Amino acid sequence: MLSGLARALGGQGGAATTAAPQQAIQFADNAPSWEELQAAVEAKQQALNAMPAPLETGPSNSYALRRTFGKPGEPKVKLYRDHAAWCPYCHKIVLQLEEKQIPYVIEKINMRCYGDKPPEFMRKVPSGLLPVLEVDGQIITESAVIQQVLEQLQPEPAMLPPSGSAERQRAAELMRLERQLFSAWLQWLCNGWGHESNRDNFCRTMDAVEAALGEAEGPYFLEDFGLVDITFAPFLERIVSSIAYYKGFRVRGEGRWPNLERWFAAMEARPAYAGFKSDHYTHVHDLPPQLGGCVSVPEAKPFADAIDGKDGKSWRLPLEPLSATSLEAHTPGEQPEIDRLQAAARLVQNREAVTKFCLRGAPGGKRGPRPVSAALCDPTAIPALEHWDAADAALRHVAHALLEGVEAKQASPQALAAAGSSAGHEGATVAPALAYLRDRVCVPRDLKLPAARQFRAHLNWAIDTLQQ
Ligand SMILES: N[C@@H](CCC(=O)N[C@@H](CS)C(=O)NCC(=O)O)C(=O)O
Repeated sequence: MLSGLARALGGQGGAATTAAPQQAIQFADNAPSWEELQAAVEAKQQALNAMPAPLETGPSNSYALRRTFGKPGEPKVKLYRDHAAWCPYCHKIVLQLEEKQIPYVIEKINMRCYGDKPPEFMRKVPSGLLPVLEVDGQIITESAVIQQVLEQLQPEPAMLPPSGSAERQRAAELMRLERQLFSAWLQWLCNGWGHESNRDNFCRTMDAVEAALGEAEGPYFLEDFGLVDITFAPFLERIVSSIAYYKGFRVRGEGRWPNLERWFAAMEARPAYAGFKSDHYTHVHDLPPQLGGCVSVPEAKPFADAIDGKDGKSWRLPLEPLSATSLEAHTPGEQPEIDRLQAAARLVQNREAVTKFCLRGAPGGKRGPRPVSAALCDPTAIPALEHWDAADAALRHVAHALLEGVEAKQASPQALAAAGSSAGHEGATVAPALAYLRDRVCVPRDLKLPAARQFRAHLNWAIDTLQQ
């Protein structure tokens, strides 16, 4: 498996802040070994009945490269989707494949904003645009066309009402409304002019979406869940994140559009949507390189600080639980011990790649020879490998803290100690490397949101402890 927090966390660039420690602090290499940590992960998975589900047949997840849903035979469908799981059009197709349980294999391709595309892919798809579907050697592009092809390939469960029905006509109208919302959103998000009129136009379009949702009996756009919901989902998710961050305006959590709240709650209860749901931080930093920039207003600053973890609490322990009304609305709830375990398991599993990755942020780490425009990614950045042992020791402390909880860890003989406690590794080297990693954790590429929150907060705990 492509080691998630690694190739995935490909990054360098400007988004992130790096901590600047005041002095060189020594810390002791007294955390458990990776082998001990691996054994602790397995024991805890057993004890909490939280064994990882199989990627190929278990719940929807962004790590699998092949999904069979337990059906026999070789999948006929291949999906080329973007590596970082940022592309909203790929998101639509993944949701449809997962909802219909069509077996498929996945090839992850870079977006231009963070890397090159393989020549074989460019030969097949000269435009380079994602998503792309390959069925029996035939290449299909354009997400709306791919949606239709998938409906024909496997009609059940149907994601559209029958052709010629009034419901089908309604579906077509709703698809047009989705494009209208898309335009109103971008007009506000990406422009410095006309803030108020663009906001009013966006709100009017959202009112139309709210009214459309009110016409169906259930929570979805039509009586049954289907392609209309799938088509709205990637954009509504990105709207909620970006409009809070750049415009200081909350779409969710304030009761302004209750049908929309109900729709999100119903979507989040669906395993396919939940498996690919992103978070505010990822979206607000993945959109600008795709869109060519987003424009902030001053009143958005408190929202931006909370989303970037710069408000002194959103990325710090103890974490406030997420709910349907938090800024980062999250309806399934969290299970902190299991969330921490998931973050620890992934760190332990991908330890080599994560260590190498975070050393891009250590003194001596360099931008790649061909810098990219996506702040969260830079597959060509050069790590400062000379600090390997220090980063390895610090990451073992972080994994140990995730497994034990910081109170128990700090009460143990394997506490992470600060300030000249022993002649060990330099905290001054490691703190910026941990900060670099913290600022490039993407959801769902690397971890699901509850585990990502724990990971970011435990990295901050280690940074703070090293700098005390
Ligand atoms: N109309 C196309 C739009 C696809 C599209 O714009 N894809 C973007 C990613 S969101 C892309 O592949 N851009 C090239 C790149 O960034 O490498 C569709 O619906 O499939």
